[in-house]
Amino acid sequence: MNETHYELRRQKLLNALEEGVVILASASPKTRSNDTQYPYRQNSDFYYLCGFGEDNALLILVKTKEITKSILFIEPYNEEHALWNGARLGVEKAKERFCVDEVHDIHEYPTLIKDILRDHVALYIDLFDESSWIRQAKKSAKELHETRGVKRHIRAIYDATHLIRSQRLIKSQEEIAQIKKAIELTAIAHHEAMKSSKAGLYEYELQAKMSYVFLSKGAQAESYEAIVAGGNNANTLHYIDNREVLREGDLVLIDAACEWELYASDITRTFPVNGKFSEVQRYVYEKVLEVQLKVIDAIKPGVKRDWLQHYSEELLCQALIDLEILSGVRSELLESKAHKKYAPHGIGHWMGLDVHDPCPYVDDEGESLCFAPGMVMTIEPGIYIRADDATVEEKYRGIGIRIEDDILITQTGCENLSSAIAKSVEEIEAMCKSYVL
Ligand SMILES: [Mn+2]
Repeated sequence: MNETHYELRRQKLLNALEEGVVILASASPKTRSNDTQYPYRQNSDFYYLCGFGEDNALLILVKTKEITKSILFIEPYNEEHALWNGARLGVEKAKERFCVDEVHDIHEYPTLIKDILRDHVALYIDLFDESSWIRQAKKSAKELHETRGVKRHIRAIYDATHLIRSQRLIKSQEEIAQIKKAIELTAIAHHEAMKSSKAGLYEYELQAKMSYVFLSKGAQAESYEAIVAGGNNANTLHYIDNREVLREGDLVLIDAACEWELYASDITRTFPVNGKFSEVQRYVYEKVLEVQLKVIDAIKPGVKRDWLQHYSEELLCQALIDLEILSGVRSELLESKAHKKYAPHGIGHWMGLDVHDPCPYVDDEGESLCFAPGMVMTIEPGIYIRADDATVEEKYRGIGIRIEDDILITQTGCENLSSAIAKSVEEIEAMCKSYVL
């Protein structure tokens, strides 16, 4: 992403404020075990506004009636750190690279923050950030408050994340390009899994095939823990054990995808372990697919997200009636939420820098947001019938199906960004068949 993009985003955020100081911290490294750590993942809001990837960094934006200013605080270059963990960019290089007004050594923050806050009345932070940086800012604000002769001091602390995440809702062309790149690799990985699948393999073997694609194609991370769920395991929504053997005659549900430059993809496909749908599996699969296609078809600017959720529930409920899994009057079944037993989760979520992008779903009045060009949402209907559900015909038991694509809202409707991934029964069976020994 070009430097000017970050500059424009910061400007847009500052335009939304009358005046004040915004402080955002980088993500903290997380310990995995003793002195080893999880791979570092930058905080999405922080990254969105400056594109800086290191930890121990702060971005501060300042707005007065006269000026706006952006300041980065970062770790200086350190030989010891360079030896053990890799070279940090350092203050001088960061000044050249980033279009911010000032770059400082993070160790100067405790002394400089008081001057930065002086004469300001509003502070914008992530209200749930309990880092020492934010504590320091509050401490300095308090000291200013108690200093004689200081007339203006911080009178209110606001949530900065809501403003940033409202901005993140609409993706730029450059962001969409990153998402498309992530989906491109995810498509290869899903096809690889379809081609490799056979009875007797373990779930983790398909996962490994996909991880190999992600790593070997240069993806920095997977967007989330992969779900590779054979047979009845698909009925555990967040099944990530992936330790069981794939059985002849079962379906396998794979919800796995990679990130590109921190932008997520999120894709689910369900296909037969042996490459051929049974009659019953095909029947249920095509019901779920029909729901998914109808929901995608209904997406266009102006449509409310709540309405889409309700519409998808109507369709899923009808599918369950058609399958004779539910019986009764549809409106009554919907009213009593009977369909939720077999279709418990929502139709989809925003996707972007976070796989579940924390952008708002409602406006300031609490009304559901309308779709607008540039939004990206997953559409992922599913029907899940547990193996031990004696209330359902035996032939259906143990079947769990979800189909998930990533949808971009456009000026006139929407674009399925993951339409290249095999999805119809015919496409999937053809892909599975292309297995080479
Ligand atoms: Mn999803």
